Amino acid sequence: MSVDFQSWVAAHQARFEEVLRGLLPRADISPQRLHEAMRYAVLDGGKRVRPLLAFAAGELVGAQAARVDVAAAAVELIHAYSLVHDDMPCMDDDVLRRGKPTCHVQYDEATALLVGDSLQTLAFQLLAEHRLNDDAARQLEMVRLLAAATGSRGMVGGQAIDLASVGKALTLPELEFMHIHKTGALIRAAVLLGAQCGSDTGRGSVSAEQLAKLDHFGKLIGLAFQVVDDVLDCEADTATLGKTAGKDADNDKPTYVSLLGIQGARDMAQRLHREALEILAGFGEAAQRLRELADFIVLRKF
Ligand code: GRG
Repeated sequence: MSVDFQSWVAAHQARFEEVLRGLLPRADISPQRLHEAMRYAVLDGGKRVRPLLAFAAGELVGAQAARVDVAAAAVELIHAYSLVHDDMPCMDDDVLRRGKPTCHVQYDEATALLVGDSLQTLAFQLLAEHRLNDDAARQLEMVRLLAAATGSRGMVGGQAIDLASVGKALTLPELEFMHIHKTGALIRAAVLLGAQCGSDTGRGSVSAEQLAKLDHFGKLIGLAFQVVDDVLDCEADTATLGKTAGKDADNDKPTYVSLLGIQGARDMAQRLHREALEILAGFGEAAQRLRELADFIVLRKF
């Protein structure tokens, strides 16, 4: 009998923490301060939602767990880099992240900039160094996928639109475009990378049709994640979130709550959740963890 969802999450989070510890440069290797700050930004914090999505997608197709670990680590390093840079004074200027002082507060701005830079390059180094799929062409496509999801047509592009939209009234399609890129692209990539950590034939193989469905699932759940994030920014407190609550309204940022109201945003998250679950219908029991993660993303309180 399979373990319950909470135990599955806890076991993967604990194991993945050790994976990250092993993949990050040791703090006693030069340059020590940079390496210490990289470890500070990545370890001991965060829900690890993106890695969990990669593990669940990997389990769905029967991918090799050790390969999924590497892909999930690459995604989490990109995510950690984005948080470090987003918190800097030139962007969101925040002092609290994952319940501790932000990287530039704990160290300094120049170090935080370099932490983000080196986490990003480490992510791609891992994808190039480790075997992720039996087929080299497929592995190259996975590297391309993460780069595209991260760059100016993905997360960074979404962040640029976000910075430019402060004080502006965006339409719903404009807001959706921003968030599909800023938050959604990496979540989508996590699902797709996890599902491709196998071989092109036999065990761990994934068909183009399955991949298209998982891509659609990732897109919907990535957007749902952001809608819920907007609601939590209004409703939850700083201690629960581990980051400063109420920042969006303080910064005069357009959000799903400012456009739709709290109930409207909640309804939208429910609709995206329902649609995401419908896409998984054809996968049967194999998609149980993805379903449970979709539930968690929409029902979470932090
Ligand atoms: C600076 C290049 C660059 C990009 C920044 C993702 C992002 C783009 C900024 C983060 C700011 C933010 C609060 C975005 C809203 C959604 C989001 C990504 C929240 C944080 O993700 P969680 O809740 O964080 O998964 P943990 O700490 O649990 O990993």
